[in-house]
Amino acid sequence: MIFERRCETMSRDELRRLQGERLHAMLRRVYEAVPFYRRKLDESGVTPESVRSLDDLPRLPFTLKTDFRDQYPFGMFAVPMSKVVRVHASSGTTGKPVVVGYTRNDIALWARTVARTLAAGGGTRRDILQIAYGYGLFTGGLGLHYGGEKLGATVVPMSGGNTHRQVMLMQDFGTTLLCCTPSYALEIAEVAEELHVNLRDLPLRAGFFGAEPWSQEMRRKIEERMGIEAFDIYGLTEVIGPGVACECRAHNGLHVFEDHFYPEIVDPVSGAPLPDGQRGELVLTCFTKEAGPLIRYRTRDLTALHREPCACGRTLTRMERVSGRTDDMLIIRGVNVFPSQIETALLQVQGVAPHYLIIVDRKGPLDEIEIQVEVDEALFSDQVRNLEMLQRRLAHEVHGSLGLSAKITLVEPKTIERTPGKAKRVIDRRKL
Ligand code: DLL
Repeated sequence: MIFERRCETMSRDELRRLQGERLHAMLRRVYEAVPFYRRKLDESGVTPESVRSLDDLPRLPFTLKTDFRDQYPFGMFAVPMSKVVRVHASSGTTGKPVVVGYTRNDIALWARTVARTLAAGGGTRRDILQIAYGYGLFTGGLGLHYGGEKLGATVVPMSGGNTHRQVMLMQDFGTTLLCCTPSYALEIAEVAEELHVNLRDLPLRAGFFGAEPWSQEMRRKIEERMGIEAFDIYGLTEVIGPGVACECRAHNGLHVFEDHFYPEIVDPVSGAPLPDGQRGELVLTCFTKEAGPLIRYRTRDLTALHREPCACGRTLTRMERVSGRTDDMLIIRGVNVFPSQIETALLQVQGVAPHYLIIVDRKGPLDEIEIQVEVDEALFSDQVRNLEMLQRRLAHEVHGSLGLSAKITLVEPKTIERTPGKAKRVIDRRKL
């Protein structure tokens, strides 16, 4: 189903006109209301009056994560606090969090873009939607919550964690749609198996997974174990939260809701715009949020854009699955690797569970990489000889696809830490 048919299937020409108008209106607004943006625009010699269409976008300055930090907490807001009805923040492993504000209209917009997301995966008001993203300052829980209600589904605001209870409610309530991080979906699947609950026998039919990178192989594992169709959903706090882009049933990339959030791809080093189809850093401009419009925000997420029509009828640009972030990239003995590439290599091999931890260290002048991989329950009790073979196959796979010699350590099932939120995949001891 297409939740907002008019917006999601508009002709490209009409859409471009609308985007140009919205860009102009947004610039006028922020120039008046946000001293930070006025300064940036003045410095780059751009007046809001001179920006009339999308063609002018590359002339505008970028906004960076550090700008949010410098304006902490409320300096990026474009409305008085009396109009802000909600704030969210990203956890941020170091320093101050990124804080964003929402007016009442922004919350309504957010609910609509998340409802679009759920509808794109076949969600309707007859669904029972279990939300196992965390509630709180994180945008996952409340974002899916309002979107689910907007769609008219029955929302079960379970939040993350308490996995036994998640499984019990899925059984008792007849949950049909699940929302959580892909790594937590696997944890739920494992716990269900321990409890001898076959998720494939339950009404559960689809899952909306995002907030962290995940590979195609991981998708297959989740779909198989849960007996569902898995949808990749993308978003970030700075822009609005979830509800920025989502897969439809064609599973041919993620449609970006570009009537509100306009995507560009730039070279991560030079910042120069890249053509469609080429991978680079995603930059998003947010036209319509009242409290938090954004000009050319450097997301650090790596993807590529495609604008050909999609079988689902949506005309919205599609972005490829996010393979990683510019700041996630590991350089190991000169080889550039993303954790998601390691995941893809590991999951080619039968007998491993999709739980792994990458540990990078430097002994003397050389980088060393160890990959701890959990072995499937069935294999772990197997003969040592088989385990050694598995270890060699994994090392071979990683070397074959990434050109990297890694030490593979097989670990017992369920020894790598599980979290209900975003999985931690890398420990880089070189920075310590
Ligand atoms: O993770 C918002 C969200 C919640 C998205 C629930 C989807 C579902 P942040 O905590 O600000 O917001 O983290 C945003 O997470 O820049 C990406 O690096 C990563 N990310 C989000 N979705 C995906 C995805 C939420 N589908 C950061 N695939 C983003 C890969 C993703 N990475």
